[in-house]
Amino acid sequence: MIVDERSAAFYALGQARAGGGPVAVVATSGTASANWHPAVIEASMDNVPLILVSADRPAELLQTGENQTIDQRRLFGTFPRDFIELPPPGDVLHSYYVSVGRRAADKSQWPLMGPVHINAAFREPLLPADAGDVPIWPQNAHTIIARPEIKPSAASLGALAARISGQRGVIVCGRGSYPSGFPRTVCDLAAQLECPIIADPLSGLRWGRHRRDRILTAADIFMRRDGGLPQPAWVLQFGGVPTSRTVQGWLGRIGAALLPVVPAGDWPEPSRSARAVIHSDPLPLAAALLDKEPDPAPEDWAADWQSLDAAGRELVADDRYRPPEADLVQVLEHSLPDGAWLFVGSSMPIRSVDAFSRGREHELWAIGNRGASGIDGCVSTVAGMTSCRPGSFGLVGDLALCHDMNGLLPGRDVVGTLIVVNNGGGGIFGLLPHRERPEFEQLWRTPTGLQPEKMAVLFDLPYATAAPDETLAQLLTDSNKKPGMRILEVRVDAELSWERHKALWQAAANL
Ligand SMILES: Cc1ncc(C[n+]2csc(CCOP(=O)(O)OP(=O)(O)O)c2C)c(N)n1
Repeated sequence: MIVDERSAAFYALGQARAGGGPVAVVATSGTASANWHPAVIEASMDNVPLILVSADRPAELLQTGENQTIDQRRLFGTFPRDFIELPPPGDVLHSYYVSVGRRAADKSQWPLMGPVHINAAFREPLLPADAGDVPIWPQNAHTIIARPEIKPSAASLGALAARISGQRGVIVCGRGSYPSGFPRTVCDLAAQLECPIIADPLSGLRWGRHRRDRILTAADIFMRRDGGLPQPAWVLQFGGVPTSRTVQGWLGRIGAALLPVVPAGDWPEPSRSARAVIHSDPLPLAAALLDKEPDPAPEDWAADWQSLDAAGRELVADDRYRPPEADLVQVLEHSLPDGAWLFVGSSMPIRSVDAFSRGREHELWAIGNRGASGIDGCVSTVAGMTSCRPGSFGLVGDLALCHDMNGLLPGRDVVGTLIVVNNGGGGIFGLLPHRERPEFEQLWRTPTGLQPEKMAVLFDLPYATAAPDETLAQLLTDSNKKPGMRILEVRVDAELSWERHKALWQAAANL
């Protein structure tokens, strides 16, 4: 039971992200279910299976001025994968309920995962029926989903292998819920092709026991160089659009060499430069290309990229160019336990993890709400994720915390840690030209002045604050022992952050 329906839907989203299967949410009629809308959009944009069951009034009460009665048909527009209307109990056969349940489970997972809306009408007295009147859910009611693998035909696979074999190429892995074998296979493919992999923090490639020697983590930095970059003959892009705007800008300049791999849905390619997409699931494509044993790129190709990446990393290691967020990300990367789950919020948190995390052998499962990149449901998503994966962590900005403070309510029942980066409002805008505008503080940075410590008191949650150093490392190591999402506030000086980012980007331009 979560009283704020907006929070409940994001909680379910967090559960579905962490658990992998569809999660059902139920709410009463009227504006209650309208509060699900932002989570429904996120689930739709990022293919997360949710089943949203809204209670409604029967047809005879619609458009009559009846209390708490609105038009709920297709309430979420084009975002759900399916919309199902359920007449009041008694008006339809019991077997219809069962078939609707199966259909909803199926449609939330195939052909493209996402939300399904069931609008269920009820007549008064709106009380549970007697046990005898309730349809018995059959034991074998669950849907067995045989999801076919999408892979290219032998002919198109042969043509693709011939196109990339022996050529200078780059693999880009954007965010995605890839199957478990993907990181190892794509890294083996990169080794075979002797090409670099630009790995988004939400790709799952940066952390884990697969070979990571081809993975570049400083692309957001070195790609800012004025001197240009080595020109690839092909770029295979798996998953969603990369977080880094710098990487996105580079992809936009690649032109016809860009080959996005997408099983179904939208083209993940805002630059509009790709001429076609490869319709395939990522793992079978990577495995099939590996099987073809394509020739490696000419000598020095991979080494050139590795040196650029090393140069980017060295800049960040230099105190003159090191933003405070880099210290924070490094502490997290070194302190979170093996196999930890980490939700990363928009906008500075995900950008900082992208720019400053370097990877590690221990597993770290990073997720984020990057389908629509809202800051509205981050805390609830963390609570939901943590209910599935006890001992999880969230990393969010202070505005994201304020926006979704109600997420702290279900946070009382989970064992997890919420790291709040408090830079006094929307820190991201302080790194943009907007900072020069006279209305910057009021309309862009929008500081709230709210104190996370007082929120912790209100919601009866444990709280601590630390600088991004050994104290924070110790707090993280000691975290997640007792129920109640612990708030760890890390204060970041927004002006220092801006000065260091500016110096870093200038130094990167001169690389
Ligand atoms: C619901 C919603 N409202 C507004 C925005 C626009 N927006 C993007 S980033 C951002 C600032 C986020 O501030 P904070 O959570 O403190 O993180 P920071 O970037 O400062 O680290 C805003 C308002 C959004 N993404 N989602």
